[in-house]
Amino acid sequence: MDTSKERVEPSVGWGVLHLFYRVDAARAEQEPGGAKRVLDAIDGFVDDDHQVLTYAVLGHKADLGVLALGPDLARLQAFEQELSLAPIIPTWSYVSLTEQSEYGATEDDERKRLADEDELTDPAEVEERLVTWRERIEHYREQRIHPRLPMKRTICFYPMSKRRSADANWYDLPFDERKKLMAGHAKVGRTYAGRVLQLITGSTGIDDWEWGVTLLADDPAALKEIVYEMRFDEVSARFAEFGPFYTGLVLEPRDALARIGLE
Ligand code: 76R
Repeated sequence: MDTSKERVEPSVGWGVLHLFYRVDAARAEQEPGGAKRVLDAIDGFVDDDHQVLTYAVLGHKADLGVLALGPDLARLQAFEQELSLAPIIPTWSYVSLTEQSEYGATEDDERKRLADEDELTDPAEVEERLVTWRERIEHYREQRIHPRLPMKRTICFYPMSKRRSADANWYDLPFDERKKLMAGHAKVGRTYAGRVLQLITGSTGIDDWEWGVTLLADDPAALKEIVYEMRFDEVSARFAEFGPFYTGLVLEPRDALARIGLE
């Protein structure tokens, strides 16, 4: 059996690769056309669902960041392999899958909110609001599991986990309490709507941390503000542990490569 061309698709969610590279300056000088190798790899990978964002990383952790995602893990692996032919040296990577949140608001939650917060009592009015809510939620859920990456000017990526220490073990909390805490988290998050676009991808059992956090914003100050503000929110204050942070300038692939000196 030839397994080399088989698609490998998770039953739920898409694969997400965060790849980081340093330019191999000596090799790049000896072999011109290094940028073309990267661009060809991207061209070969991208289709309707498989997408790539490239960015010039700020700081010395890496030169180039590549965010690739899509339904087929085999295609993601082949892309990674193609990239390895270019004069760039891998420095770090992170593997995760897009996922639906287990704490999203249910229709009953929204019904309760309409009654408590908006003080709606007329059943026709409630129903009308629920129709709009359903449409919005459906779109939102679809975007989380099958994201379409937008171009924003800056990106920040970091992995994180929920704490499992004796006095603060997230996984010991009952579901209702976790859901309540996550609702507080989401409330902070929503105040950044339009300024920060977040993609939370799951990596429990797949990579070293439990989630990958990808934040995109035109204004880099928004990246700092949202993460800072969330540190005070109970979920982050009590339960969050963080890996390394990578920040960069999102650019068209050709421009990102020019920026890092790859011709
Ligand atoms: O599905 C949803 O988006 C509903 C609400 C929501 C959930 C369930 C939500 C909203 N998040 C959820 C889950 Mn989030 N998020 C982070 C970080 O640096 C830090 O302290 C935390 C990093 C940011 C900046 C952020 C932003 N979120 C999660 C999870 C999974 C937890 C689990 O399942 O146990 C993690 C790890 C996580 C981390 N979050 C939002 C945001 C923003 C901006 C929102 C509002 C999105 C919107 O309404 O458009």
